[in-house]
Amino acid sequence: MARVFVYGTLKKGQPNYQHMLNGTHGTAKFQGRGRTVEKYPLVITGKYNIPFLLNIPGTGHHVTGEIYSVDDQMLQFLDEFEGCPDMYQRTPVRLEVVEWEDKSSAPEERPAVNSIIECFVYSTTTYQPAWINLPYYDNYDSLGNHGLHYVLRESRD
Ligand code: PCA
Repeated sequence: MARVFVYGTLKKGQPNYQHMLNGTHGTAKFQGRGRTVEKYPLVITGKYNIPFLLNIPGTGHHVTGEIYSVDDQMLQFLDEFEGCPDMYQRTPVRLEVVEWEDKSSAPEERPAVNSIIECFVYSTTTYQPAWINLPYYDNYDSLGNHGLHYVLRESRD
C-alpha cells in the first residue's frame, strides 16, 4: 500500500473523482485531509484548464488536499492516468495532517492531527516558465471563481 495526496481533479466532488471509486482500477481508501508543509505554486493552465502543483517548494501556498491509501494496482492506474512520468511526476511530499478519518487501522498507525507524514503527489518538475506567473491557489476547485472549468478528457479535441 502507498499513500497518495490528491489536490486536484481526483478529490471528492471533482471531475475525476469517479476513478478513485472504480474497483476495476484497484482500491483507494480515503484516509483524511492534509496540507503541504512547504508552500508550492498550484496553477491552472492550458486549454483544458488542468491543475498542476509545480515542484518549487517555498513558492506559493500551503496546498490542501486528500490523503488516500492505494494498492499497487490503483497506483499503477493513477500513474498511467496522470501521464506519469511525462506530464506529471510522482514525487514524495511532506504533509501536515489536518483531519484523519480512517479509523480502521491500528491506533499506532494512525497519525495524529498536526503530525507530519510523507505521501506521493503528482507534481511537475517540467513546467513552462510562464506558468510561474499564473495565479496560485491553495485549495483547488474546478468550479471555483477563477472560471477555469476543467475539460474532461472525453470532451477534448
Ligand atoms: N489530478 C491529480 C493531480 C492533478 C489532477 O488534476 C490530483 O488530483 O492530485
